[in-house]
Amino acid sequence: MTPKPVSSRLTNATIQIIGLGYMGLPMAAILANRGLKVIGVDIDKRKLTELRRGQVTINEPGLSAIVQQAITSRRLQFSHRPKRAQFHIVAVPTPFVPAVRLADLSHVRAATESIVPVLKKGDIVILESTVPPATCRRVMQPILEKSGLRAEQDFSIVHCPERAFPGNTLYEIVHNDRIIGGDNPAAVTKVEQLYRNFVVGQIYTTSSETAEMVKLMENTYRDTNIALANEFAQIAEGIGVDVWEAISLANKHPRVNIHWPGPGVGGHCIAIDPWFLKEISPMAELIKTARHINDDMPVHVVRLAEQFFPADTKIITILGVAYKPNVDDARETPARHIIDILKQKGFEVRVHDYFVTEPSFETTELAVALQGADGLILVTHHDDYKTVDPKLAKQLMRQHYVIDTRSHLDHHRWRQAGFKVKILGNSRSDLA
Ligand code: SAJ
Repeated sequence: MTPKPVSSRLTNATIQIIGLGYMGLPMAAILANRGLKVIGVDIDKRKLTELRRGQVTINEPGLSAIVQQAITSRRLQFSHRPKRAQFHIVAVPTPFVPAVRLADLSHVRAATESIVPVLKKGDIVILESTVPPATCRRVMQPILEKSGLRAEQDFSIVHCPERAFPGNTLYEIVHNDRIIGGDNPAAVTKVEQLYRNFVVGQIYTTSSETAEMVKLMENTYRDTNIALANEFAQIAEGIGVDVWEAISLANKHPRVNIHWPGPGVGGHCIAIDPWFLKEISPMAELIKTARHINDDMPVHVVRLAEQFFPADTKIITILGVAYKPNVDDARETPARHIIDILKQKGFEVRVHDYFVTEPSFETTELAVALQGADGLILVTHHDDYKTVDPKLAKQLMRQHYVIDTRSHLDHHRWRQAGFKVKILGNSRSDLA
C-alpha cells in the first residue's frame, strides 16, 4: 500500500510536537523528513541542547539517523516553549500514581497549558498520549478555552492515539492503521490529511471518546490475554503439562491466539493502561484480576526459585532486566520486583543485562554476574542469551541451576553441560 496522492495530503502546515520522547521525537523527524515544517518542543533544556547537536539518547533502531537528517534539512527546529503553529501534537507521558492506581495527567495538563498563549483560530490540538476516556473533553478543553477561544467553534481537539511497538517504532508509525477521533468532522479530515503524509496503513475516524477507549482496549486485551497465559502456566505446573507446548497447540485453532506466560508484564503501557479503564468503571473486575495475576508473577518466580534451587543457595543471578527483549527500557519491569523479593529473603542478587545501563540495577559483566552463583533466573529473553555458553557458565558458578521464565534457552544444551533446568509453566522440565 502506498500513501494517498499528494492532493489528499496537507503538505504546507507548521506542526508543533510537544514532548520529544519515545513517540514525539520519531514523529517530529518523520514529519520533517516528509517536507513539513516541524517545531519540536520539550521542557528538558538539556535534551534540547543534545538534540540541536544531533545527539539522540532514546535507543530506538534508526531513530538517530532520521533525526539527524531532519535537523540537517532545517525543517526540524527545537524550542523550549510552544510557538504559533496550525497543529499542536501533544505526545507526553501518562504514568499512573501506583498507590491509588489513577492516571497521572499532570504532563498532559502542563503541555495543554503551554499551548494556551499561542492558540489561535483554526488551530487543531492533537493528543497522541494514552489517556482515560473523556480526557480531551473534560481535561484539555477547559484548559484550552482559557485562551478565550471556544472548542469546535474556534479550535478543535482530536485524539490520535499512538500505537507503535517500542523496538519497531519507525516501521509501525508508518505502517500501522490509525484511529482519529474528534467531534469536528472538518478538523478530523485535516488531521487525516496531515497523517497521510507518513501513514500508509488505513486511517479510521470516530469520536474522541471512542478513540480514547479503543487505545485502552488494545492494551487491556493484551494484558488480559497474558494474564490468561500466566494462569494457564500455573495450572500446567500443577499437572505435569508443558504450557508452552499446550499454547502452541491451542493456537493451531483458527480462532485462538493465546499470548505467552512470563515473569510478569512490564513497560509504560500494558502494565498501566488497564488501570485507566478500571478508574472510570469500578465494575471492571476482569481487568483488575488480570492486572493482579500479572503483578503477582514475580512472587511466583521467586516461589519457583525457592522450591528448585538447593537449600544452601546464597547467590542468585538475574539474566535480563529490560521489560522486553532487545531493548534498554526497564520501566515497570517485573525484574525489579523479583530482585527486591529475593533480596528481602536474604539472597545476594547479581544482575546482568546486555542493554540496560540504569545504575539502580547495579548490572555487571556476565562473567562477574555468574562467578560463584548458585542459580540463574532468565527474566528477559534478549536474543544474546541464546549464545551464552553453558559450559563456561558451569565453570564460573558454584552450583548449576537455571530457571527459564520465557522458555528461551536451549535447555538440552544446558542440561548436557550439567545444569538442572526449570521452565516456568512446565513442571516436567525439572524431571528431564
Ligand atoms: N509479554 C508477555 N507475554 C506476551 C507478550 C508480552 O509476558 O505474550 C510482556 C512483555 O514481556 C512485556 C509486556 O508484556 O513485559 C509488554 O510488552 P509488549 O511487547 O506486549 O508491549 P509494549 O508495552 O512494548 O507496547 C504496547 C503495544 N500494544 C499492543 O501490542 C496492544 C504497542 O503497540 C503500543 O503502542 C504500546 O503498548 C503503547 O505505547 O501503548
